[in-house]
Amino acid sequence: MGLTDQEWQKVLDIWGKVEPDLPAHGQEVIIRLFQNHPETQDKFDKFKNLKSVDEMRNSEEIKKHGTTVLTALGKILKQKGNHEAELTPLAQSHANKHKIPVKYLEFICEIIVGVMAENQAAAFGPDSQAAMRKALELFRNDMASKYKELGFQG
Ligand code: ZNH
Repeated sequence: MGLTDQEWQKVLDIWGKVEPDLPAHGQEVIIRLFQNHPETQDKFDKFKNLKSVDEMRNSEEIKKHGTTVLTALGKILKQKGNHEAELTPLAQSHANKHKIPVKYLEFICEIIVGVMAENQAAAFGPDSQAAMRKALELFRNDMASKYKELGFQG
């Protein structure tokens, strides 16, 4: 379940390439999440009204939210698994307030890998992709355990 030092290195190397362009990546992730899994959009009071992809692309709020999500994820990845302090508040808000099932976390993680693969084709080879998937799986598993502790079925 854990990652080796080398795997974490790959995760942080590729994240370093994503970081300068976080808002563009974040925007794309959120739009694709809503496009591929429309039920996820209903979880957002503030985005429910956005109908077309064009409206989504023009929404500064979507870009802002995408940046918030990827910034938080980056902070978590940089803990290399020792992310208890970062994960606890996130699990609390996503279980108790936003009510986001683990399945939706799976959706977004897969989309994050997909968007990174498109935008960072040269740097994000099979080994990096495998390491990134492993890191995201660890994130999701730990979120799922926290959900359980909080009594959220997720
Ligand atoms: Zn989330 C919010 C992160 C996923 C939904 N988020 C949020 C925030 C953050 C995040 C940081 C802010 C703060 C709080 O807590 O509240 N997310 C995140 C991450 C992830 C996520 C990192 C993964 C990766 N989310 C998600 C999903 C969903 C969500 C998948 C659905 C589907 N979120 C959400 C909501 C909110 C949030 C609804 C609220 C928004 C507003 O502002 O209103």
